Amino acid sequence: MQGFQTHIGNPRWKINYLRNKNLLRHIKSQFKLIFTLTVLVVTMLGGEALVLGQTDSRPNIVFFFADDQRNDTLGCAGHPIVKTPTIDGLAKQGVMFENCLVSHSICWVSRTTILSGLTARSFGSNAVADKAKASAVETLYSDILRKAGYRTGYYGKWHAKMPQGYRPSDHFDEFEKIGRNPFFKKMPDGSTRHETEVIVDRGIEFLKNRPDEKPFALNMWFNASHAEDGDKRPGIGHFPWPHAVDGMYEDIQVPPPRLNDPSIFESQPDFLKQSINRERFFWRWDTPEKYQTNIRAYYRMISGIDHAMGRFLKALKSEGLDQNTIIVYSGDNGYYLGDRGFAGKWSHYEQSLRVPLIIYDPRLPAEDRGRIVEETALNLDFPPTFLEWAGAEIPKRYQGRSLVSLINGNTDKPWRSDTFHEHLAVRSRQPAFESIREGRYKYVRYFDESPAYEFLHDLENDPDELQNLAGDPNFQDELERLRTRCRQRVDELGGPVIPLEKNGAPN
Ligand SMILES: [Ca+2]
Repeated sequence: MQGFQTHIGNPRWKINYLRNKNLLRHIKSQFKLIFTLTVLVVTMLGGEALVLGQTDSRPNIVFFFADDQRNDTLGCAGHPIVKTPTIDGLAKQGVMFENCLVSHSICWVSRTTILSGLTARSFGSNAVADKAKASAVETLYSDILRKAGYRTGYYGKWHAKMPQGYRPSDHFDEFEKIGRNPFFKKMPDGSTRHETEVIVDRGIEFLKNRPDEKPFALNMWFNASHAEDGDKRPGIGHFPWPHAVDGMYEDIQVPPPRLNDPSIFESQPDFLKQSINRERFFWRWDTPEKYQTNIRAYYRMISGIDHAMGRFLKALKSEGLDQNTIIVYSGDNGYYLGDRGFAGKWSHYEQSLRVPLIIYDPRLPAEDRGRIVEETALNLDFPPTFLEWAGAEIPKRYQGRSLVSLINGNTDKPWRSDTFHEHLAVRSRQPAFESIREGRYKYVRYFDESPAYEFLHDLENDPDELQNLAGDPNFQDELERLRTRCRQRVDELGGPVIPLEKNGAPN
């Protein structure tokens, strides 16, 4: 009524003004209500998110990844000289896989395989099999972890051959490529610091700057113990080690490689005798003096990683994170330390394919610690393992299997009975091969040779692979069976790669 009376005694402009004023007041009050409700809801949700974060019991994942380190150059693997007390401690309190192999033994392919969950044949194209197609690397395992609520970090060697314009930093919350050449980085105070130390420094900063509410997945991918290819000076030139391990092994005479008999090299087909494995033998191992100086330096690089890892684990503990952080240690490919007259990786023999794999999960009960796992693991298995730990869905395209059941000691499910291996990079210096490896037999087909050159090794009776049974009439049934199996795996993983002489593509 009051409003009506007001209307009577006031001119129209004033009535309109008052109407508008009332409307404005009404809008304001409605807005205030909406705003208050929004604040309330946001506060509630915020509070809920915080509670969720605090109670998120999913483990943190730390992945230490060495470069060019074969499986046996660790104290816990029985090496008589190399000292790796930190890694040995992780193996003692965790599990060590004694048969971990890579599907393709070269830096960039092994890395792309872990990032994408796919073999080279699957992530690459037929023309350039070692470079990823865009569709294969659109979503890396780190992207899936991120979507699942993990904070992700990456520091170190990248080297994955990605499509043009690819930005690795888009796939991690924190990313810094830290390469070699030089291994020693100049610090602001003018001193130098080895890349191994710098990578761990960044890892520790990542820990300290983490938001409390999220679990994290942190990658520290070292350049050690890769040689500095551009510097052939034996020792600190070719295998530069961090200052922290100066002087280690200096008084030790390292025994020559076990497979050192010249007849082993002589028994190789010409294309392996002339391969990059032989070329680089002369860079590193061809004289006793060079061998001693280089191998001591190489061992120091490994001990340098171990030392830096110790520093990280201490920081993890002081941040109160050691009881819920899984530590993984592995390498990107095997390595010839003069064995068979070879250097480097790239070929089908065990020295080339075998890598360390140690996993420490603090949640494991005491009775499950210190185990050695015999089942064959692959680098392809790493991304599904990380995703299972995080409770994230494992993409159907992934070609490996999660190792979690093996780590936890649940071996009731049947494991794989064979693994597929291949080499499709640097083909002008190392002919391509494809291979099936079982518990007993390894079949290899170097298909860039014309005709294709085959190997058949009996790993049970000839673990050093000194005999080639491919031409032995007593093994023709096995040969035929494994040829069929290899073809089947080739077809499943993306089909045959055209032999080099036919596609004519230099690589
Ligand atoms: Ca490597």
